[in-house]
Amino acid sequence: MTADGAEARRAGDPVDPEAPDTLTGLVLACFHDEWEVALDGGDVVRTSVRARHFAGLAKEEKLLVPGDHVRVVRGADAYVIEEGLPRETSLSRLLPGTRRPTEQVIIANVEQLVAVASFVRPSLNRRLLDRFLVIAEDAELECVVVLNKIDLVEEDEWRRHAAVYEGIGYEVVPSCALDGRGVERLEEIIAGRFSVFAGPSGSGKSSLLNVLEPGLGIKVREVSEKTLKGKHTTSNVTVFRLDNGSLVADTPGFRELGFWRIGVRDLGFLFPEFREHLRDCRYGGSCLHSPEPGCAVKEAVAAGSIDADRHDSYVRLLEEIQRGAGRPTGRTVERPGAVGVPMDEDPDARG
Ligand SMILES: Nc1nc2c(ncn2[C@@H]2O[C@H](COP(=O)(O)OP(=O)(O)OP(=O)(O)O)[C@@H](O)[C@H]2O)c(=O)[nH]1
Ligand SMILES: [Mg+2]
Ligand SMILES: [Zn+2]
Repeated sequence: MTADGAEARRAGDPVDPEAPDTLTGLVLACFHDEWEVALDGGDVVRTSVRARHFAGLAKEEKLLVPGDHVRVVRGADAYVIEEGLPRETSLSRLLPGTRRPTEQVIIANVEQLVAVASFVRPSLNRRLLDRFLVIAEDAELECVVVLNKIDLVEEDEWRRHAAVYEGIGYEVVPSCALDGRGVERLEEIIAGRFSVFAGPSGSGKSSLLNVLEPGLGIKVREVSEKTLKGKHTTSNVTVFRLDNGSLVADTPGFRELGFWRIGVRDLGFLFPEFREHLRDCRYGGSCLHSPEPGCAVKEAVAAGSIDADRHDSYVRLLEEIQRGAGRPTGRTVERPGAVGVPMDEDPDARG
């Protein structure tokens, strides 16, 4: 198996006899027991991992993910990863389907989340968009909102949603992968940086990347006529280095995106428009800005300076964290827990 579009970009395999013995590189994609690594010299090689790398490490520490920097040695006839280097950032979710809550790092070292949403096919899911933004805020990433498929919706409609996120301070890029609207701005936003494209299956993440760099040739597929949802065409997180030097990661439309170690008291801070009100709240640090009357956040919602739908997302995410109480400890509270919600069965999904 090869990463989507990786075929054309792989070079230098088998081993280049001129290469120095120890190199550093960037993990582009991970397969069952192979890692695709872009060596700093530019070649892209398939590697294995030295068994010694695993010795004495906790299970989570053993995992190398796309975006990880690694030290690679050139063996007699293969490249081997000696060790993973420390991460600057990690975008994580709760690993689905395990009994013991476990972190899954989706991608390492990205600077920016490009959250891609569409209006129809699949329909706009503001709850899910807000969930992505919260996770990225928690990872201290820059966030950009891409509202794709504007060709399929009235202008009033997309402008209404764009205004909400612009009001918060996020840049919003209305786009259409078919006619190229928004792509020029997107290219500026990702220039010279490492960004991850994330959002529901079928929203157009891979399509937009293909327009940004036609040579990528990432596989895309029409959404299902029956369900109007995406078909989970992209199945692996893959990093691409664009001709202009930007790094971008394409991701699958994750079916579940549970919080990893986000506690009830963290959540308000991860909604940037809440922050200025948090100090004014008469309940101080004990307020959860949900049922309490006289809460400064709720007053801002009533006054229209915080979008009611965003507050609704907050309340639902808060309840989700609370339902997970008794699960493992988070950062700032005793038992915040973390639970996953199947994305395709998200009861909050707007039809
Ligand atoms: N009308 C319209 N269709 C689009 C647009 N962008 C993408 N599409 C179509 O939407 C479908 C899904 O696009 P993909 O790029 O595969 O979506 P994805 O987000 O990568 O989906 P996964 O890989 O499954 O997560 C394809 O049929 C695209 O041609 C757009 O701006 N307008
Ligand atoms: Mg895709
Ligand atoms: Zn409050």
